[in-house]
Amino acid sequence: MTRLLEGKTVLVTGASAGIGRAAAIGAARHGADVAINFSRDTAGAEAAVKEIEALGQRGLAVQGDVSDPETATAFVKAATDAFGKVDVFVNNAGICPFHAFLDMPVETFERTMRVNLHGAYFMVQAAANQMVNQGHGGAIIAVSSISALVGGEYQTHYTPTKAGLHSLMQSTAIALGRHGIRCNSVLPGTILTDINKDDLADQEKRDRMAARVPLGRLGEPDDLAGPIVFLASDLAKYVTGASLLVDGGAYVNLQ
Ligand code: NAD
Ligand code: RM4
Repeated sequence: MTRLLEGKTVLVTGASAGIGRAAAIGAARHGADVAINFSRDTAGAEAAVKEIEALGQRGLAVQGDVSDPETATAFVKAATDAFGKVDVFVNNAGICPFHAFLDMPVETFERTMRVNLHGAYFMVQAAANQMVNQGHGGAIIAVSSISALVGGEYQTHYTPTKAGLHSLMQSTAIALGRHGIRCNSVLPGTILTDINKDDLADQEKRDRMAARVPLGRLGEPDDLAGPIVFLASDLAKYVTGASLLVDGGAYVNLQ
């Protein structure tokens, strides 16, 4: 197998489980040293680091709540202290506490904004500053969503954050292009992880979501690893400001 990220240092937020963990392992499989941020799941973070090390790469787990801007600078500093540089930054951490619109609690709305969008902003800014100081470019990938493009009845607080991330990558692609830093997003469809475990416990909804997917199944976290590694790698050297749907075709399936 050609190793696409040989010698690179990759940072991933929210990577103790789910898509973030799959991206971290995918990067290690392609020859990268990987630093992960995690919020509470110490066991998951330690297991992810062990898996990275078992692939012959260096791994580091740094605890921190991304909604606090100081977490961003601390994460980038810890990774730089450990590995000497930051080549790739994957903004993945996110929450989606499904809730109806008309009685959305203020704190649920604000928390979702702070984690998914404010957190991403400060993380991307911290990683970008490190890359600019290094002077040899880099790649930033945001885990946005199909929900940047379509709505969700119980996601009125969440879909704007995913549209915001998509937009953030477009604007940072312009702001950082002169530094050789590429900024792109992946837009996953419905991927089976903890974030939607309760929502998809409703078998009727789960079947309906799966039936919309031309490839015939809901996604697995590993389905995101390849697209993220691709965007991080030099194979995508002229790709910036782009977004890649990774949804088994769900978005285009109108009729
Ligand atoms: P997940 O719940 O397994 O992963 C979310 C991760 O973010 C967890 O590791 C969690 O600990 C971390 N996290 C949450 N709040 C945090 C905080 N304040 N600080 C640091 N870390 C925090 O679910 P997932 O599906 O793997 O989600 C990862 C990303 O993918 C999210 O941004 C989500 O919006 C996005 N996404 C998921 C799907 C899907 O269907 N699963 C689809 C589109 C986009
Ligand atoms: C995604 C998409 C999925 C949902 C997750 C939580 O963006 O809307 O359907 O399960 O978020």
